[in-house]
Amino acid sequence: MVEIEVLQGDITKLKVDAIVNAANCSLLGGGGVDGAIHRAAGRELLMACMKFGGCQTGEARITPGFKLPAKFVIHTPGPIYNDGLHGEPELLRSCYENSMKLAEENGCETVAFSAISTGVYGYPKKAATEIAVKTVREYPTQNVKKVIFCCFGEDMLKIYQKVL
Ligand code: AR6
Repeated sequence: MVEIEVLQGDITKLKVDAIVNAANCSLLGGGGVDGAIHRAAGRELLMACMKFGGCQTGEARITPGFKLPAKFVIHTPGPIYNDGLHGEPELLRSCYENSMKLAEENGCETVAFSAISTGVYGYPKKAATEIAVKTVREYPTQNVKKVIFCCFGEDMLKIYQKVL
């Protein structure tokens, strides 16, 4: 089973093989963690993302990290939370699965996830955390040795610690 760690901080500072960005379907940047990642990685990241022509909710794409300490950025648009009855849990699960798949395929050993959909997209934090932890725990890994859940705020950190 993959080693799991939780920490509080800015994901753009992490020197890991891949960080996972809570993107939107355009993959062209935005606010929140997406904005922070694009600012820190530089304009080349935007250029690389433009080539994909967008990405559906629950899918994922990988780019180099450019100016980031991380080797790769995995971009995944999470679901916008409505009432939980519009496929949100399944889509959020897909985000984690497809991100793990890309990390595996690209030989990543360390992967740091942001808390996908829990900001602007309004996914209830505890429910999102349970999906994140369960999906990563259940994912069959070969290359990935360690997953870090990177929490921006203390409230999120506490939720992760409780769920873990
Ligand atoms: N490092 C780690 N986590 C962060 C950072 C950071 N530097 N900054 C924010 N977070 P959000 P979403 C946390 O809103 O809900 C964007 O505009 C934040 O506290 O970034 O998936 C995209 O372009 C929260 O827990 O992503 C999309 O349009 C988590 O990251 C939309 O927001 C996710 O919050 C996606 O919304």
